[in-house]
Amino acid sequence: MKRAVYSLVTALALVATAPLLSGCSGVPAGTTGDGPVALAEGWAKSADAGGMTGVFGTLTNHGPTPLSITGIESDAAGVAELHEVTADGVMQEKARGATLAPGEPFELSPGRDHIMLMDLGHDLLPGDDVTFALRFSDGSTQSYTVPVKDYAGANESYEHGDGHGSDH
Ligand SMILES: [Cu+2]
Repeated sequence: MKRAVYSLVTALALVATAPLLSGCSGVPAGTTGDGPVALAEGWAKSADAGGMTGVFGTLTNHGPTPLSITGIESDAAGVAELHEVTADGVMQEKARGATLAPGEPFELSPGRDHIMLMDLGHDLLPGDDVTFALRFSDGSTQSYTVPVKDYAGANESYEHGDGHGSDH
């Protein structure tokens, strides 16, 4: 299931590990990152080295044109993907990606869409920061640093969904 799609996007994620170019645009007030897409109240769930975790918050595109997320990368993770949780509780790579319409909040939250950091290179402990970058459809890349928090809410599992994941 989804294997072909997964492999393609994994390949894209690997391609996306090229060195980052930092944006040159101004940073809107209250923005995490260095370009037009703000991440408000971003955080990552604490997790052990070798495991995986979710990154959450609210993305808002303050630019004039829609931007799609075309890749995610993080020095902390071997692989980073945009995930969704299906109606029956299965976590998987987000089938249609994400398009950020100007001014429209895009929520990343436990049990719903999230950024998944996999194959973590080290423990992410409460109080740590974790940095990742989003690559957008216009070719730009924006980096974000979010705090790591302990979180035991919702009942969703962040073990990788191979058809057995559930948030119920
Ligand atoms: Cu996930």
